[in-house]
Amino acid sequence: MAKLDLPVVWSDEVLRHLPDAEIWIGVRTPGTELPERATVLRAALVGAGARLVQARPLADELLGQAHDPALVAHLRDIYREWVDGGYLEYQNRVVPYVFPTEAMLEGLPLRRPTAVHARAGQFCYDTMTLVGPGTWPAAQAAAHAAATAADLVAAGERAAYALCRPPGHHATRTGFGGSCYLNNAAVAVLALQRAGVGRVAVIDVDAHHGNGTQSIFYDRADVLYTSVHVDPGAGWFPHYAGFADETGTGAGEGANLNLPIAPGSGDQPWLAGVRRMAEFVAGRADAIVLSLGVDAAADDPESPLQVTEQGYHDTGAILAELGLPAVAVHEGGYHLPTLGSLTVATLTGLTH
Ligand code: SP5
Ligand code: ZN
Repeated sequence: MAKLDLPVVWSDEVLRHLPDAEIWIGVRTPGTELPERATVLRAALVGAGARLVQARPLADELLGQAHDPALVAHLRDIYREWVDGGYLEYQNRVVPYVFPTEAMLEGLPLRRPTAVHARAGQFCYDTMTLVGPGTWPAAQAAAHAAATAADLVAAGERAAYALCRPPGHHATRTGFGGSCYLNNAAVAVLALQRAGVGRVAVIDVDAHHGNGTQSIFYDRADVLYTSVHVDPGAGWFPHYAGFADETGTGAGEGANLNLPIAPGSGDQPWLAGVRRMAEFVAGRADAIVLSLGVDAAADDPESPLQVTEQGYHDTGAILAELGLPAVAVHEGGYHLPTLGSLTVATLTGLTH
């Protein structure tokens, strides 16, 4: 196969997040978003000929644009507060138990709870996205990688890939969940725009809907968001977002396109969705950010889609026809034996 001529932005820090567990319907199950994902990806990409570039700390000011600064401070501080509060006796990770939902507050102001165990849920919207000692440095490094890849593209690379871990597309302006803490794709968008790129389209090919990215840009006309994903209405995460009638709001009306597909779907419905996303973006963007999850693949344990390696290659090739500079940001994909080849296939399609 032809050499993959592409910068891969990497930081050793991404390995420091060890999820340990996911609490699913009250059951402590092993975490699936493991550091081995990153080492497997790195080995596959280097094996395919890509060059490694170190992530630079370019994202910190952008984090405050993508997110409520209080969320960023929470992610930075909460594990230390958990330790200092003596909670390690109960749980080796920060695990929330009460969530200040709209249903609880019903218009009351959101206060910062006194108890650390209550604070644990202030910005977190599920029980599967635990915070440990290395979570903040890894999440920060992933955001730095996304910004570095965006800067490489703004400086003239046709494409760059950020090997982000933990992933980001489920992180909203004020909330984290779905194994995501900071929204790396949003950081890439903002970094491109800081470098002078006007209109950016986020194309999300993770198996799940990127509710965080959608919501961060929902009212913006200059940032398109489009996603093909397993239908949340058929019972799949993120359950509350990702429906076809979510089309944007205010100035952003018409700048959001969701393409939910049925569980069990393979290459044909998937690639039809990818073509529709490309048509949606054509003529309306100056660069793309590809939220690249490979968990729609048949072997993946986290989704019921049945996309093949050829399907992922064709996904990249269809998007390449847009002729736009592309920043690829890694999202999901949990089947370690195939994660690398699926990602190489997509990026090969995108760059040849
Ligand atoms: C970035 C990304 O792909 N996030 C996906 C998160 C989906 N998590 C939903 C979990 C649903 C329950 N799965 C059971 C596995 C137990 N370990
Ligand atoms: Zn996913």
